[in-house]
Amino acid sequence: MLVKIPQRSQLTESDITDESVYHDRRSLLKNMGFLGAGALMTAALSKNAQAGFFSDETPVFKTKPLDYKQDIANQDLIKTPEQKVISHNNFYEFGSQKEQPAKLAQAFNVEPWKLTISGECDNPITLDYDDLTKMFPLEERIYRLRCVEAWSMVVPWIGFSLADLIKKVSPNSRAKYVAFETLYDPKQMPGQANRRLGGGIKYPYVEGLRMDEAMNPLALMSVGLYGKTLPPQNGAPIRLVVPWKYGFKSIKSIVAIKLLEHEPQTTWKKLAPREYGFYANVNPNHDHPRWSQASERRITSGGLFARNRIETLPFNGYGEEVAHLYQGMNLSKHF
Ligand SMILES: Nc1nc2c(c(=O)[nH]1)N[C@H]1C(S)=C(S)[C@@H](COP(=O)(O)O)O[C@H]1N2
Ligand SMILES: [Mo]
Repeated sequence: MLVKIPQRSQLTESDITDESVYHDRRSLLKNMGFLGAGALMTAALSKNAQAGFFSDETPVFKTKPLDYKQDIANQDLIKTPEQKVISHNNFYEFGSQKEQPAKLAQAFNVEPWKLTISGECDNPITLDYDDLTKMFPLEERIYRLRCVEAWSMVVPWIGFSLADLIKKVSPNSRAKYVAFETLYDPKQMPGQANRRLGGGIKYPYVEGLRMDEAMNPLALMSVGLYGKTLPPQNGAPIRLVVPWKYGFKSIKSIVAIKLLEHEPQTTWKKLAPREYGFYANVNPNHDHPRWSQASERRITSGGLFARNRIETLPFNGYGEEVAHLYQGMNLSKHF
């Protein structure tokens, strides 16, 4: 039997409409035939009031407080509220709908965890769960996160530079690229066990960076957000954050990092190479084949019908730090 699988290469309109309109439409479809604006408002408000959406039987993942140095320089960025950061997610291993990971990942087991860093280097290492938060001093990084679907957030991540981790393994002269791999565990990740739930992706999810991109000080290995360890829906226990690239580069729940001589395969490029490239730098001048990238919907604490549509910035506003990496490259060809 041929099953029609929804995937981002066939994005539904809901993925790029205003979040509140989308949720309202969903509850509308689910619960009732027709609702006036007043009743809609009440339904949405009472839904938000149920702390975290979980029913009594759902296990709730426990995060732990972290010690870290504050990001003084970026305190004036208006942060996306924590409740939105942890309930509006893309993590297809736990379902391809935005609200699914927060629900389906709560029983996720992060201990024991092993992260191996190997490949073209002199000192391959394996880190276990405790190493992730103890190997390096932790710092807060308040970054903009711009999804290729044209929504964005501002998130106070906590972590350490990817560069520091790479230096630990002493890369050799053949190390030109860095490949990343997410945990493969269909028993824990329902989207890996069910093609429809997992959006048609072939798992494990894989990503990659060029070595000079990986060594840029902005590239962060994140182990937490909003002062605590990461919740599973945001990529516990450790994920990458590359703020000048579309969100899909920021791979979650990483178990392997490999230094390579050649450009590695990456999940979204494999799935739809016309639509998603290896570089995936945020670029308002290069539209996605099916929608504009010139603007984005910033997810804020704004009211129920807030639009918060803002202009998208080249390199997501981090051009000063990273534009030099792409000198002489045609960014429309290497999108
Ligand atoms: N393993 C894995 N990593 C992933 C994804 C995913 O589906 N699987 N989604 C990516 C996408 S498309 C985005 S926008 C960000 C979202 O991160 P957030 O949910 O913490 O905001 O995670 C990225 N990392
Ligand atoms: Mo994304």
